[in-house]
Amino acid sequence: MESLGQSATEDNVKKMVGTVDENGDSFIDIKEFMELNFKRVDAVTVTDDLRNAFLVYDLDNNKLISVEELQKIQRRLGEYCSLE
Ligand SMILES: [Ca+2]
Ligand SMILES: [Ca+2]
Repeated sequence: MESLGQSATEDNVKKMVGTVDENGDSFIDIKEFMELNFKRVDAVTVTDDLRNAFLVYDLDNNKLISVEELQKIQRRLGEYCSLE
């Protein structure tokens, strides 16, 4: 589980959550998630794709994405794409 890049990733993820976490609960809900992905798109235009993407991140299905969940996904994505 431990790796050299882990703390850097954690910092980035926390920063990312802090940026989009409008209500300050340290979780990303679907509305905040949409703003993260589609800053210029209205909430009305949320697509099934985006809902599905949210479900991928929300590992315990509590309708909130935690820093930990985001980290796990980022790490998983990192296996396919070394950039970002
Ligand atoms: Ca929030
Ligand atoms: Ca969750």
